[in-house]
Amino acid sequence: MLSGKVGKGTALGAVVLSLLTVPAQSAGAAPVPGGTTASHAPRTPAPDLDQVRATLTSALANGAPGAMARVDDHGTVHRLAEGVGDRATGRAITADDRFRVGSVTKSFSAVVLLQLVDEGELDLDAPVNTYLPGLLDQRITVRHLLSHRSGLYDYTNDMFARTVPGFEAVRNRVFSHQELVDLSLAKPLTVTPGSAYSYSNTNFVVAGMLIEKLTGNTVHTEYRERIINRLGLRDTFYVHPATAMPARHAKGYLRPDEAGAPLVDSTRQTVSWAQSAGAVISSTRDLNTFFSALLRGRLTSAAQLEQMRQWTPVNATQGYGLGLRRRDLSCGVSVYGHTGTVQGYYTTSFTSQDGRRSITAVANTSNNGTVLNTLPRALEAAFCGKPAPAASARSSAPVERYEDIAPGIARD
Ligand code: REY
Repeated sequence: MLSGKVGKGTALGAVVLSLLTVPAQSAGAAPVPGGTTASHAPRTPAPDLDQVRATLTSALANGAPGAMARVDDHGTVHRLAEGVGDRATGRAITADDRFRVGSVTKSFSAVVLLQLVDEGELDLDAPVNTYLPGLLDQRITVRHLLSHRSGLYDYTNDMFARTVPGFEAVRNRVFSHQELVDLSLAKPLTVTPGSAYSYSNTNFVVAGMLIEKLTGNTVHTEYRERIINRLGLRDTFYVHPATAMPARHAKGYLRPDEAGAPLVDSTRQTVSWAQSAGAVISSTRDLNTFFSALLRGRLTSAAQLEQMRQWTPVNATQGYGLGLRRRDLSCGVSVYGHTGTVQGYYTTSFTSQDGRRSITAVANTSNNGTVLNTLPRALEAAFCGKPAPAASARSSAPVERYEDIAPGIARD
């Protein structure tokens, strides 16, 4: 069986903790006055849009009905789309279609909490029980939640052990936060709190509980007031527990575990099993705007952005901050954002350190490991540009920064 989960697995659970701050690296180099493409810093390779498109067609070849991407590069927009957004009508997917972002929601929840830190309402290093008395193991701090170091068991492992029956069992269910936390607390901690990265949706369900406890409002209200309205995100919604998607959306198609079984239209669901860990609906434009604004310091103080960028190692080329992923690309550039999986949708959304170049790539299928592993190739294409020519052909060519940082690493 293919696992469609992002960032999970025993190998990741054993990563030894050491917090690192990665040196400043950027696809966009110095801030660009006026923000036009003409002002590109000289060492920034142009996005390889042919290769971004090849990533989308590869997703289709491996079973996705449709795939889309949007690159925002210093004010220039590139929209790419392949395949269909609705298999019943044959409607072509577009890069403006809304979709379920899955765990990209975690970045929204982290931003709300870091704003509350800025407002003096929350201490990252306080035990969660300070705010939610008696809820968790006393050792678990807010920072542990947001960096996936609490050790709280991920209840979705059991919920979706059988993909389609698991999904159908929760498609229309409405869970309270406490019910989801109780599913987790029925199992022992996976790691000692604070000791290692161990990805778990439970962490961001508790983040939602914190948001609601500290503000007295629903996470919906807080996303809207603090992020959606502030950035003018016209395609971003939190409709839990409603099941319908707002107009102009791509339908999502879940792949069953059984080989050859037809895709399941999974568009309509409450996503109550994820809520503040995964229930946001958005678009490529809005996610690019969101991560760009975040990295440019428009959503939190510089001090809290710095906290978000304290990295727990995930593997050799990835770190997890506070609700934020870092990926180190083959050309030596690091990019910042999040990935998301929800039934019928895979999302990859990242921006450069200066927030001037962003890409969101989406496929409208899930439980398909090949498609999942294909999408990150769009990051290489968007931020590293065209692969270096063969050594013999470039002997007289000037050496580009992206070639000499990692000359031996193949870019597939
Ligand atoms: C849950 C399983 C994915 C999805 C998940 N998503 O935890 C959160 C995230 C919000 O981290 C499902 N896979 C699929 C299975 C595997 O059911 N048996 O691929 O749609 O993004």
